[in-house]
Amino acid sequence: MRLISKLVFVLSLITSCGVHAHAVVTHNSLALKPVPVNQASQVELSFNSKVELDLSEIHLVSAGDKMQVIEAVPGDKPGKVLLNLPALMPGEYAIKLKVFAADGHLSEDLLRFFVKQPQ
Ligand SMILES: [Cu+2]
Repeated sequence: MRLISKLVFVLSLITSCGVHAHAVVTHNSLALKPVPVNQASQVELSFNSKVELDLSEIHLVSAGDKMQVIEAVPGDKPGKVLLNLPALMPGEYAIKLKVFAADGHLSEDLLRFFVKQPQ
């Protein structure tokens, strides 16, 4: 019985589509460095893997589900990506990521953030 459950566990690891192969956001600058009001800014993302930016789609989602493509440039390390945000009015936004890892695995993510007038 124990051998079988071990075998099942190993098989599930093999067939679970290589968790390590996906490009997952491990860090983003939104929490530490809030997006300023009415001023172009840059958001820093770190992935656990190298990202194929040419194949990836990164959109800014604003009120009313309006989507606009945002420019993404490689950072100073593999897996680091800088997003160039336009000047934004106060409100709720999200960054929608459709990202290809270097090995071709696709992952999607949604990072919500607020733009707030400084208190
Ligand atoms: Cu996969």
